[in-house]
Amino acid sequence: MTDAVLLETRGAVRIVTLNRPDRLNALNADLHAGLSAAFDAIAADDAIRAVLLTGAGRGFCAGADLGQGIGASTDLGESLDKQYNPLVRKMRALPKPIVSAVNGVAAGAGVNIALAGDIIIAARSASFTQAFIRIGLVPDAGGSYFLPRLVGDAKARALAMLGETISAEQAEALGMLYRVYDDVDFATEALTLATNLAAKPTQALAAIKNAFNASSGNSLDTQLNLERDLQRQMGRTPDFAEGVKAFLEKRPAQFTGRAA
Ligand code: T3D
Repeated sequence: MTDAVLLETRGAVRIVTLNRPDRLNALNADLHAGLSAAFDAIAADDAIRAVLLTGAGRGFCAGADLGQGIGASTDLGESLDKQYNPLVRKMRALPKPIVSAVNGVAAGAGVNIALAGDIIIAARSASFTQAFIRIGLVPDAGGSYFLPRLVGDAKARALAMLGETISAEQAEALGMLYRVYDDVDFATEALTLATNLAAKPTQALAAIKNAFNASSGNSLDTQLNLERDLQRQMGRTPDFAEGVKAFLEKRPAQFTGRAA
């Protein structure tokens, strides 16, 4: 593990910080390896019930590191196969919520990795650009999947084809984000949000991820069946029993996140 990714645990929250601030946290091999290991460790650790993904310095992530010899002789498909696609799949499959806290500029794959999280928030000074077109590439890291689903086809095509930079407030208005916070409050609000998620019924959060991940490819019938199956599983969790008991006893529920 290198220091390209910083890990910190606060209660049941694992804070994962992209840490190449002098390159605006552009993604190189070390950073990819650090993220991959971080998400594997989070998946295996029952004590971690939510993730906060953010960047060190003034950037969230400037996408692929363009300063490391990347060029016409590089097989970009291979790096997607080996690095970006496994990362996006890991984030989407993680049975725990990920808060993408976009603290500053996000460009290229840096935007789309944020969008692979579950709840995306941004500091008011953050900005977003599907920068790929500026260098003759197409959106990757799930951008051509997430973006049209979040903002609609018309806006997504324009963002991808024009490569313009939009502000956090514009991104929120387009539906790319859940919420924008003032810079001064951002770190605190992001941790509060992740801490709130970490106290919720983790199995149900994982099931929500599962349902929403499947939703865009499913018919209504298939989705109704998936909801039935997931609800059946949730009905057997200790957190469901606790939630109902706490409701009837008129007290706050104490969820453990355990499967059984
Ligand atoms: O195989 C594969 O990996 C394919 C995958 C591709 C996925 C992609 O993400 S492609 C898109 C790659 N990203 C970009 O094209 C964005 C490039 N960066 C920018 O356009 C700008 O830096 C930003 C809009 C992000 C921010 O602009 P600004 O003015 O706020 O900052 P800056 O001065 O441009 O950047 C600050 C430093 O970070 C600067 O270094 P210096 O001059 O201080 O030594 C700059 O070179 C460096 N930096 C920024 N982005 C990258 C980077 N260094 C390497 N790679 C970067 N992507």
